[in-house]
Amino acid sequence: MTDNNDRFALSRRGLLGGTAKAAAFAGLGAAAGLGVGALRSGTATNALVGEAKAAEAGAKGAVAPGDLDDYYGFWSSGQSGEIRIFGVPSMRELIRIPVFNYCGATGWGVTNESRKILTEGLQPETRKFLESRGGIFLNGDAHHPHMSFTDGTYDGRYIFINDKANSRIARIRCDIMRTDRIIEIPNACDMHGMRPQKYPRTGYIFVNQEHRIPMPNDGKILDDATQYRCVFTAVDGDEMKVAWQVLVDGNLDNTDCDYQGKYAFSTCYNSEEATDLAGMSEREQDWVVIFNIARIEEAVRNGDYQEMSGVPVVDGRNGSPYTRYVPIPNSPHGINTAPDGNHVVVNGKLSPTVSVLDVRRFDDLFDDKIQPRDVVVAEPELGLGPLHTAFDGNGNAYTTLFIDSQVVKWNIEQARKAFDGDQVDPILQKVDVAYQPGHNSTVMGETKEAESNWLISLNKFSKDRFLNTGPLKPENDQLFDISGDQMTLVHDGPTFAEPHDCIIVRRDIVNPVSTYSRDDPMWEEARQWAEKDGVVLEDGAPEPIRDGNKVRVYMFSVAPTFSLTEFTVKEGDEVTIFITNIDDIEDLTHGFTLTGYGIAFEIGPQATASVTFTADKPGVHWYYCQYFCHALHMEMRGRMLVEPRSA
Ligand code: CUK
Ligand code: CUA
Repeated sequence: MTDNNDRFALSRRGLLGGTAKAAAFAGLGAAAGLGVGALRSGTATNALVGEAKAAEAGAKGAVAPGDLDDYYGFWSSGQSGEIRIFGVPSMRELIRIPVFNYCGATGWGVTNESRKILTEGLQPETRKFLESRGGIFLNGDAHHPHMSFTDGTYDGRYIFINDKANSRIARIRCDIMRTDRIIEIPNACDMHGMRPQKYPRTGYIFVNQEHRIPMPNDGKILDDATQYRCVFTAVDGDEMKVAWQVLVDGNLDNTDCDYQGKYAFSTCYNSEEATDLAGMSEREQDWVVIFNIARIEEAVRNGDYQEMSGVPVVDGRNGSPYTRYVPIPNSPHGINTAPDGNHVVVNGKLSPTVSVLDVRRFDDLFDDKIQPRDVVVAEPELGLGPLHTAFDGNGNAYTTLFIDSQVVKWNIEQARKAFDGDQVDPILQKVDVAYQPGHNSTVMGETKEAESNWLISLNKFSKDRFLNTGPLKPENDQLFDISGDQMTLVHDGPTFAEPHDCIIVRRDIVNPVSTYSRDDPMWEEARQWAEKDGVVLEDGAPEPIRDGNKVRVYMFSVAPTFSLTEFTVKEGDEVTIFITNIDDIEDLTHGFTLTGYGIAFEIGPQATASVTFTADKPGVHWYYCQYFCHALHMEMRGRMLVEPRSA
């Protein structure tokens, strides 16, 4: 504790010294609640400006009741562990997709189908760890949602997202908007930055380990930080299996890749490889690490790797042929490839600059014809705390300034000219946001089909923008109209803890179904059990099927009834209930809630869902449908009779 206080005091003294780095540092401290007074006074006037602009903008961005939005927004939810779908520009939250979290509304984490997805991709030691803890993690920290790509743009197949808390990657099927695979990344921890390969297709999912740990992390090495390791991972997005890993220096933060299919690149801070705050921010420069995909694949083919947990780990530390380390000031955070396919913007975080790299110089860099810093073609100074950058379709970039509570619009070509010595100012406009923005996002802005109409700024603090909700306030997502010369605020949208990032996708790309297909692989195990028991899932079975102390109950649902309104089991039986919703009408979801047993889940139209539990409470237990489905919905119920074990 004393240690931490000393460290903070250090940075305070640094602030008095007046360096940009120290100022940035103190600002970050303030955001963490260590200097709220300064934060408040710094942003009070910003709020007023924002409100005036909103009033000016009038109804722009409004979508009338019954009208549909032009775009789907896929929002991460940070520590809530799910994905949320928004309509853009209305900013209406449409639905939530459970991913890493437990969800009482859908039964994610309760049904056999979801538990299979939540457990099958875990490492064996993690599965063992969870045995006495209910078998699954109940939380996740989901930061970066990205859609799968084909030929440089979204293809509507999948959304991928990371879990920083429990080191996982998930894949969501866009046809049914449900997670279908989750894997835990071995040899690493705390997966943070994540991006799908853009070209020729996804392909790989690139993902960064953030915190350094011993490898293997089995307790043999504890406090000797010189032996901690960090890896960059490429996951095969079709198989959802780790393809290869690359050992790096420093610790990785965010990642992106090119439009040519040749390079991925990650911001890398803590080049000091320290374990404390003062140590981690000591140097004035950290890095962007560039990964040469073809060379790494070749190394794997030629056996130039060490195998760990069944994964080839290539040594890509500074000086290796597989990577290049480009010095970047200071503790860079976000990294974003522009839709022009040539420029990569690296956001300085503790430096007021962003560094622009030109991917057309990377071949020469790997052939040692140029020096690492020669790939930097612009480095405009934008303001304090640049975290992330989004792009429109006109060559402009929009960078969030966390400490200044602003979004700055600037032009990439102008920044290059200024870097070459021309007297031009690349900054086109700064607009105040409320408050402290992290990621921002434009429509299709991370694809080659970027549009120039909407910008969303995901702000970490809402403070006074909404009715007071007690000590925990919502975050604030602000929507800007960027179709004209000036960015104009049109909407504040409160969100619950805590969207880090979002993507905005043209609606013609996203075409989910309204009813499940009966041959969906999601309930393959149910299908196999039914076959073994000689039952057709859609027909159910008139009686529970007993198999020792295991009992399988098959029923179907059709509004407003379950095919079984009563069944009997014995105390101590292991009961599996399979329910098939044979209604095939759009929006006709049924539910199954078993009272007193902590069991509730949805069954979508034409879906099968199942649950397994031990009937260890004798007595009468009602089950009922909890999705309001019919005028006689309240009557849609039945009784499970549990006979007590004979004394
Ligand atoms: S990170 Cu949260 S604001 Cu996880 Cu992309 Cu930058
Ligand atoms: Cu079925 Cu309510």
